[in-house]
Amino acid sequence: MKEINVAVTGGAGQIAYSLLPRLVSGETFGPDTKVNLRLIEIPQVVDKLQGTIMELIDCGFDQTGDLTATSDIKEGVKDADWVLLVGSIPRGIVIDGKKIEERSDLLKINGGIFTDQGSAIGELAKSDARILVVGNPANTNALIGMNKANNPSQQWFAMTALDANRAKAQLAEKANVEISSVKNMVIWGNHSPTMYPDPYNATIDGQSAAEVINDSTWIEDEYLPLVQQRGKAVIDARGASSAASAANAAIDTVKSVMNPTNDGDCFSAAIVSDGSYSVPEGLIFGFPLRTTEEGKVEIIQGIELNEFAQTKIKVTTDELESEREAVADLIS
Ligand code: NAX
Repeated sequence: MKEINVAVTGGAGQIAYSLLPRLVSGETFGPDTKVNLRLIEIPQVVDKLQGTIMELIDCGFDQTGDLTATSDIKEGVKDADWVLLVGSIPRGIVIDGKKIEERSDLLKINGGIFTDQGSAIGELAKSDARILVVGNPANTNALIGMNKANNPSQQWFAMTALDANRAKAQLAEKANVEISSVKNMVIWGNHSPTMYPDPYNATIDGQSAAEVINDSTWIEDEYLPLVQQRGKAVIDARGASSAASAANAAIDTVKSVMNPTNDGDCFSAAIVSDGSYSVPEGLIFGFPLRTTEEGKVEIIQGIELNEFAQTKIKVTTDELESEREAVADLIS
């Protein structure tokens, strides 16, 4: 079997609990690849990972390689092929007696984490490592990590696949079709309520989803908030944030990056902007992506954006620019 090294931060968290078995089962990296998994946690909870490791062993997958736990990011990411940065400090946590509610505080606190993680990845992970940031605020955490890594042969992604899957589900339900008929779902911009899940370029059996649904009031007034606020709806109902669906989306992203994209389809993730679609260079921005036969991930060009789309994309671009300003001292 081939071997691959995969590092996961936030290994004791909720998303990781759903994610880890699927990383070492052969499902994500294929039946012929053994997965060495490095679980990374903060020192206070790193010991709990021994229980997770026992469970992974007890799953009994042939594809499970070495399983290790550490609180040392350098040890965790050394020679990693993939790094899944799931861990971050959640909104609402109390630090030094202060409840962290403001997005700007959250950006700064997580920024500190992602500077160290980025530096370690740039220095020690493989030169062709792929890094997927799940921990929020995902785009700007990825921006900080990528800048600190300063290793252009590695590729950074922030996860928007959960938003894409949510958007597809809403369109399929409205159009009363199987979810597999919905393709080409692009999440433009930030993984935040300003994201733009594009219903005009998404297709249902090859036709524009918005045209198939043919209800502009629903598309513009109901569908967008449904997708944008889905995470909150899950929290309200479940009393905890999305975990199984987030883990599933992380796996979808890894598979999308590692396998050629079918003609007429795309996948959603945020990557560094090269100025495509007039998005300011350097922002980590949700684009329509495809993986070529040679394994290169590229931004699909030439997608038409109507006035509605342009207005929405401006809002999410402005938000990402203001996030970049808020962490300017961490990326200079
Ligand atoms: P949990 O709070 O259950 O787990 C997070 C884990 O990360 C904790 O065990 C914590 O100890 C660990 N951690 C914190 N700082 C760390 C560090 N410096 N190094 C290593 N580990 C560290 O959260 P969970 O539900 O698993 O969610 C994880 C993150 O995903 C959150 O930031 C959440 O907001 C984000 N999400 C992102 C989504 C996306 O689509 N991009 C969707 C789902 C999710 O909300």
